Order: sequence, then C-alpha cells, then structure tokens
Amino acid sequence: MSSLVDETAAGFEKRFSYAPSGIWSAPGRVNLIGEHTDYNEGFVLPFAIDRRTFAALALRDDDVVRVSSASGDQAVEVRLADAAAGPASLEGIAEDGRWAAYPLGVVWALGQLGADLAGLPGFDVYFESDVPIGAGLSSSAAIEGALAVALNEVWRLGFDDTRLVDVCHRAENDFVGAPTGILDQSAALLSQEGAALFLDCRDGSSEPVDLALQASDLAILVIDTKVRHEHVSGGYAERRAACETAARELGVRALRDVAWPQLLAARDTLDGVVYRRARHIVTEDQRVLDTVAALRAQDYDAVGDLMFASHRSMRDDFEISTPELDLAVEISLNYGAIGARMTGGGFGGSVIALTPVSAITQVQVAIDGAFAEHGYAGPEMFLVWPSQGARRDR
Ligand code: GAF
Repeated sequence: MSSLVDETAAGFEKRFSYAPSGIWSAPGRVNLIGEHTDYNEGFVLPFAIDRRTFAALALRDDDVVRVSSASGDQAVEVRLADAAAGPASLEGIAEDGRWAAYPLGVVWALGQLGADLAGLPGFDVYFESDVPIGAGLSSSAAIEGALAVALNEVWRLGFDDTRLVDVCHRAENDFVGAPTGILDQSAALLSQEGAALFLDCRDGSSEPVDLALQASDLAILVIDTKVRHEHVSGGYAERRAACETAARELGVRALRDVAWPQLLAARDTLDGVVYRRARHIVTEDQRVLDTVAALRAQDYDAVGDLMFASHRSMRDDFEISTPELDLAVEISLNYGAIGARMTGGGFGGSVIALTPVSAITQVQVAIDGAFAEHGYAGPEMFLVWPSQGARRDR
C-alpha cells in the first residue's frame, strides 16, 4: 500500500508532468479543551492528530503559481504578483476553485508579514489529505501550515514557526475572511508528538503537556457527526461579537482579564445572552488550566469531568452544540467514555471521547445505534493520536 506521501508525489507528477522538489505536511487537530477562548486572549489545549495534509511543491522559472489538489481536475492559476496583491486575485476563479483562497492567502500573508515577494519565482503545488473537511478538525489550517513551511524553505525566508502561525492566521482572517483566533494554526505548526499544546493566546507562548494515553490504556475517539459547519458566516462571528461586547461593558481588554467574582457581580448589568457567552469563556479558561494540572497529575477522571463540564457550557451557555453532537457525547459517556465534548468551532463537526481502549467498540456500536434510531446520518468514527506539527516529509 502506498503512503499518502507517495500518492501526493504521484498526484503532482500526473497533474504537472514533472516531479516535485519536496513534500511537506501539516496535521489536523482536535482541541482537548478551551473552545472560543483563543480570540478572547485566553488558553487552549489542542493536539495535532495523525491525519495530515501533504503539499508536493516545486519552484518554477517564471512568476506563475498553480495550485491543485486531489479533489479537483483543474489547477487554479494566478501570477505571483496578483496573489501578493490581495484577495482580488480570487475574482474570476470558478466556485470549485475557491478553496485556493487558503494557499493563495498564505502567499499574500507571507508578503504582509515581511517577505519580499517581488522577484521570487512562482511555484506549482499539489495537495492531498486525509483530514476530513468541515469536520471541525481544522482542515484549512492544515493546508495553510503545509504550504507555509514549504514556501518558507524553498523561498529561503527564514521565518520561525511562531511567525508562520501569524502568517497562516492572517491568511485565514484577512484573505479567506474567517474571523478565527490562533488555535488551529498554532496546533498545525507548533504541536509535538505525544503531547498536547498548552497555548496562551495573549502572548503566543506555548508548552507541550505530555499525553500518556496509550500507557494509561486510553484513547481519543473522534465522532464526526457529518453535520458540516462554516466559519466564514453566521454563528461564529456572532459569538465573537458577544464576547467583545461583554469585554467592553466589563471595562477590560478581553474576557481573559475577567475573574469569576467580577463576572458574577456584573450579572444584572449585562444582557442575559451576553452574560452567558461570557460565563462560558471565563469558566472555560479555568477549565483549561485545571485540565493541564490534571494531565500533569495523570488524573484522567478529572480530565474527563472537565471535558464534560466544557461540553455543557458550550451547549447551554455558548449555544454552539447541535442535537447530533449532544447525542454523541451522551452515548459516549453512557457506554464507557470517561469524558466527551464537542471540539472546534461548533455548529456541527466532531465530538472527542476520552475512552478506555477496552470500551471503544461498545461506544462505537452504541453511537451507530443511537444515530440510526434518531434518523441522523451515520457518523464516522476513528481514533486519533497526538502527532507532530508541520514538517518536511521528503
Ligand atoms: C475554530 C476557529 F478557527 C478557532 O480559532 C477557535 O476559535 C475554535 O473554532 C473554537 O475554539 O476552530
């Protein structure tokens, strides 16, 4: 069986009729805990998963950029100078090529963050991935991260990983137009194998926290509900706006700066919905800190309790869960998981369940049965292991 690295190389050759000069990749992620805290300058605890997006790339001797993937027949073609000029380069690209906003956004953002793109050669790139799209596992940051490390190397830009996080975040926010925080791009670029990434989203500092799952006979089961989410629109931006309103009315720079007693004291002065949004953020930041402490003590029961408390907060206060996600959490816990919560931005996507290895099959069977009973589409379930961030593979 050929690996995805081989398939990506072969796909490039088939598409462009010559061999790539290298293959780079970046992982998808799950967020163990700390949801919507990133743009509130708080704490998050994601880990990179063992599903990756691979980018086969070669420089050209002209200024053309061709961007292509295994899921389309056609390459999107632009001039490097046009991509560098901004999102207007997307005009005229057909609907099925719109995903190219992610890679072209990285090119643009490299320029915005200091790379002198004038005079650099164009490139051909071909993407192949086993990160499910729209499952809340950060497939877009995986595309951005893989291309960012590739271009950083072949264009000899010398950006460090934290600067590449900024590049990918800028691409997502200002080129693609999704008002996200830095969680996904940080996980894709900074994660280390076998560990979660404890990230302070205010100053960007991070440290690995060992995840000794296998040694404790535990695994993380992903349950992709197949309900698709979309961050460019709707609820995500609304939640972000409510958090900003709360911070403004509480007189702080960001909800990170609010302690629980202060929020409680302001309960009657805030709009009810705004108060509940803020309560999720303030309590979620504390849950991240508590989870880091519990992981360091290898107290997985406490980790499980914190995961479920986080899910309840997202369901009831932040209101970003769905009936499918709630069902997956409930059934996981009833059939042996020690913790479960939705992961990612919400409004669809996936649940993660911290599950003893011996209970995985019974959890999966019970979830399949419950989803069928409710008339929901069959979910996709798989285990994930904490993996390495973006890298060169060949
Ligand atoms: C999405 C966003 F991209 C992240 O920045 C983060 O806000 C997350 O939703 C929620 O925690 O993945």
